[in-house]
Order: sequence, then structure tokens, then C-alpha cells
Amino acid sequence: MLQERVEYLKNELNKHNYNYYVLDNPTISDYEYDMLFSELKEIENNNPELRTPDSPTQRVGSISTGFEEYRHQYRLYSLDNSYNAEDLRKWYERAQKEYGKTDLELVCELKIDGLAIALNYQNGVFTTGVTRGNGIIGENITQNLKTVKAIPLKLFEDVNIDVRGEIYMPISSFNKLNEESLKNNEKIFANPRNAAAGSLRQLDSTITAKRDLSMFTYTVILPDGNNTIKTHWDSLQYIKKLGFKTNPNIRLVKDIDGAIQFCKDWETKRFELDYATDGVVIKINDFAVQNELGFTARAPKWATAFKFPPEEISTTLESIEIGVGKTGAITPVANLTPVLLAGSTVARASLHNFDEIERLDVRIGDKVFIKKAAEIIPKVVKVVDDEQHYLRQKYIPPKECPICHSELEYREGEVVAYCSNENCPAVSKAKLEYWVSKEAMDIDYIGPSVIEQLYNLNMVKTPADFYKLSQQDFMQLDLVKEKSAYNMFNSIQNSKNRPLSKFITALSIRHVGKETADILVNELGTLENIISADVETLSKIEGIGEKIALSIYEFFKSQKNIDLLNDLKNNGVIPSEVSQKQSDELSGMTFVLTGTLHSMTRDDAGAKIKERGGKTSSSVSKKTSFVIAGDNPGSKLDKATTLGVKILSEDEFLTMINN
Ligand code: 3B8
Repeated sequence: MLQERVEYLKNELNKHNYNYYVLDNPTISDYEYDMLFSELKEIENNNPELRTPDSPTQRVGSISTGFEEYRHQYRLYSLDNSYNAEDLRKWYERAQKEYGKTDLELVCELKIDGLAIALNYQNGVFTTGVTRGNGIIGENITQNLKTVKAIPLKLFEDVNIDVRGEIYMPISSFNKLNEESLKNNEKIFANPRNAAAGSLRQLDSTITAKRDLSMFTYTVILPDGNNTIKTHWDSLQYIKKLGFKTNPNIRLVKDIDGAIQFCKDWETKRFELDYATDGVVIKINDFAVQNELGFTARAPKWATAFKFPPEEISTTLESIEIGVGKTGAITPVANLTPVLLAGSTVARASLHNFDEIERLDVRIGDKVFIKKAAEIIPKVVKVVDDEQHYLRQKYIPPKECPICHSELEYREGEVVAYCSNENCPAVSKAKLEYWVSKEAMDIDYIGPSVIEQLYNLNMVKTPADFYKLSQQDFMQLDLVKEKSAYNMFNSIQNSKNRPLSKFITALSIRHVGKETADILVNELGTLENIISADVETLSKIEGIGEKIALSIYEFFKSQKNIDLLNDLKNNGVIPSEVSQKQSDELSGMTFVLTGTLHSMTRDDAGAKIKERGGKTSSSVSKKTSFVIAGDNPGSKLDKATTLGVKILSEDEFLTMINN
């Protein structure tokens, strides 16, 4: 019978799939697999009623219009971090004390650097797969997850069960993907984690299907009534038996010393693996103890994530370049022989200031160690003091600005050197670059090289000069044709009536960034009021201290700045002062935003709140009405949970303002 043949084919294919992708041990050839697959596909095409959700043909993907939010039945908690043996011992001792027992077995697992997801199975069949999101609400990406071959569509037992795990892309597949993308002039991913995330967020899951994604499963929520499995270790054996892929590098240890040894062993051994790991997760094995210890607002007390120390690598310091910022601050930057560090090529690193260079005693030509500080810009952490080091000349900080040669000044209580020249071209250019930036006037098509040319050709010296340019003017620049000249001209014209807070931000007033500009506009309302406010008025405003107040006051008293403001106005730059408020829907409510939103930025969401008469704040307190939590929220979500502040997902927020 056809039905039986279909069952047979599905079982065979699912079994081979399991052998290949979970056990990494294929038992038939690709050709034989393809034959079985084609047969099944053909039968299903002719008899659609025989197609079931657990059929291997369902792994090829389809197109969707968006991902729906999905409330997790059980919250996905984060893990607290430990950075050294001492942290680990403290964590263990607390657990011992709290539980009142000294011998607590631990399970050590490599911490996979991927994306956490939750999977649900009904009667052994995969039903839904959801991203972590903010831990409470995630996105339903079932269609995309079905293309991941290490995720079983049907389990070996007909159970109702939830599991969690980490989706990752093998490093070798990541490299291949980027090589291909490079050839085709497509986007390159910075690391395997981003590549996995990008692949999972495809609306067209046939693209996801082409990406080599895999999954390690590490947690199971046992079906009700199960009381035979009493430890985490046994639960891992159980999910393995159901058909899930678990990480082979796990170990059951007697105590914290065993766990510390495991962490040490893997600190270097991890580089031999074909997937990225960023630490070790250590869990108390006994479920009874886990239940007793429970959770904090953010994380289980029965587990901790040991983070491997940041990768350091040595390279050569080729030169020290001096940057001049929009405030005149001088920042030395190290030019390095390019090296690969934590997944990306690094050719420059921060040296912060001249005190730091002195402290490190770093000399040009030295071998230096660099590491990524808080993930972003790498920094020089150490100099190799070999013999050569002492033969090299000590670095002598410049006495003058590298651009305008004015004397550098040091301000009281600061280690940073400043260019003292109000008219330094480097400072002016940095200010112009800031003027056009997203955070400020948000002018597209005008980048640093365009500004450099406009400045050198004496076409733009102050922000007001941008607004005096015609489309023809831009065509004098290198490589600028009619179309891009039009785009540049147009985007400058379009910025003339930006909201007042963006305008204030764009002025590069010392100590006044986006947040302070918002406060000023909220409190004082008009440009006129801000310009004429005295120090006393300014310093009375919450969030504006004396130092900032003085800086604002002095800015608007300077003749040069008064001229600039007039020049801007005469050229049609009139920031919009109409209060952003258009209704009172949200009046009296304060919102705090955290995490990544999908349909808008946090700024957009903030604007929507203000339009409706609500307020935003950067910190959570008892007065906060709502916390809007996107993906990977920070500690603000924990604080909201602790204080009992209501948490909204992105969709809930949109529903709230659209009704
Ligand atoms: C509890 C247990 C979070 C995690 C957990 O490889 C919890 O166990 C968690 F609240 O995030 N990235 C792992 C990994 C992550 C987690 C985990 N185990 N192996 C990982």
C-alpha cells in the first residue's frame, strides 16, 4: 500500500538523516539517499494528503512574510558569568551553604557560542521552534528550523517534550560561506555566530536550508509525571536516546576542583574544535538540589557560565597614528601588522592616551599583545620586553597637534591631551563628520572622504556651508557623477528641519550628547530658550550637572557659535520645535527600552512614545510604567522583573500604541 511505502520511506530517510547529522556516521551513499527522497517527494506530490509535518521533504523550506512572536511556556533564563577559579569557588560554596550539603556533583559542558532556541514536540513530532528573544517572548522560526538536519522531525519515542539548545554554524562552513560571498560580492559575516543568526532570520527558508547549521541540545523539560530521571547527566542521556544531538565534550565531576580542571583543559583545546565556544557551563547535577536552589530574576543559581579569558595575540606595532576628535581630544592609535583575532582581522588597536603609552612603555617596532576589550575595538595590553625592545627609542608624545601644530593642552584631572586650536582643521572635519552622522543630522551619502575633499577645496568649513552647495558643486569632487551629486545635495536639503534634539546633538557642544540634548529639548522646548538659558536655569534641570550647564552656556555665548547659528538659520536650517507630542495616549507613562527590536530601532520606539505624550528613561525604577524588552535584553529586564514592572514585547507595544 502507498501509505505503508510512505511510512517506510519517511522512517528510512529520518534514520539516515540521524546517522549522518546527529551521529556523524552515514550508513548509505548520498545517491541512495537521493533516490529514496525523490520517491517520497513524488508520492507526496501526487497524494498531498499523505504529506505530514515530520516528512523529510518538509526540510527544503518555503517563503514566509515574517516571524510571529511566541510566548515561551517556560522562561528561557540567562546564565550568570564567572571569570576565574575564585568566582567558581564562590558560586559553589554558596550553593553548598544554601543547600546544606558539601558533596555536590557537577556537570561541565562546553558553552557553544550560537543562538539559544526552544523546541516543542507533541507525540514525538516537532511542532514549534522559537528563538530566545527576551527570554519570555521569542519568535516562531519553525519553518527555518525544520531545515536544520540535526533537529529531529520525529523522535524515537512518542513523547510530549520541550528541549533547549544552541544553533551554530561550524567554523569550516562559515569560512566556506564567506569565501563564496566574497566571490559574489555579497555580505560577509563577522563570525560564525552572526552567520548562524543571519541564516535563521531568513524569510525564505530555502536559503536557510542551504546554510550548514547544526544544533547541540542541552536542556530538556521532562514530561509531567516523569520521576525516573533525577539528574542532569541522566537527562542528557535521555535526550540522546530520543534522537537529539548533544555535545560529546561533557563531563561529570565530583566537585568544583574537577570543574576548574575542565575549564583549564578546554581553554586551549577548544581551538581544535570546528565550532566556536566561549566558555564552560557548569551545572549542579542533582535535580533535587536544582529545584531547591531555584532562580534569581535573571539566572538559575544552580548553574554558572565560566567565560574563557579573551583571546590575546601578539603582533608588531608598526606606527602610532594620532587621531583628533571633534572635541579636540587627541587619541593615539596603534597601526599593527594585521593578525587574526577572535574571528576577525585586526590592523589597528586603541592606545587610549599618552599616559597609557608611557605605562606600557610601548615603542615602535615592538612585539605587542592585543585583545578585544568588551568585544569591540581591540586594545594593546602588553609589550614583549625582549632585548630589541630596549634598543628601540622610547616613544615621545608630540607637543603639538599633528595637523595644525598648535600646542597640546592638558586639562586638570584629565589624562587626555587636547588640541588647543579652535580652528584646527582636524577638529573642524571631525565636527563636520559628526554633523552628518546618524546620531546627529542623519545625512546620507556624505562620508569622511567627501568631507575631506569639500574641506580641502574650501567649499565647506562649517556645517552651515553644507547648505550653500548646489548639485553642480558636488560634481567637482573625485568620482562623483550626476546621480550621486544629486543624492548628496538632496539628503543635505532633506535634513534642514530635523527635530531640535538632533540639531542640538549635532552642534558638538562639549559634554552634550544625544541624551542631554533630549533632556534640554524636553525641558526648554525651543532653541531660543536653550540659547538664552543661564547657568542657574540649566543646572536646575534633572540630569544636567554644573559642568554640563557651564559648557552649554559658554557654547552659546561664543561669537563664533552665534555666527554659526545665524548662518544655519539664514540658509534654511530651522530645526522643528513642534513638540514631538501629537496625542496624550501615553501621558504620565514612563518607558524603558532594552534589547534589540526587529521592526524598528530603540530610537524609533522612543519617538513613538514621545509622539503620544509618554516619556522614556534609561533606567528602571519603581516609577517605570513599562519595560519594552527586545532580544538579548540587558540587566534592565532583570531589574524590571525584580521590581515587578510590567514587561512588554515589541508586538505588545505596537498593539498598545496602534489601538
Ligand atoms: C539554564 C541552563 C540557561 C542555560 C542553561 O552551550 C539556563 O544551560 C544556557 F537558564 O543558556 N550555550 C549550555 C549552553 C547554554 C545554556 C546551558 N547549557 N551548554 C550553551
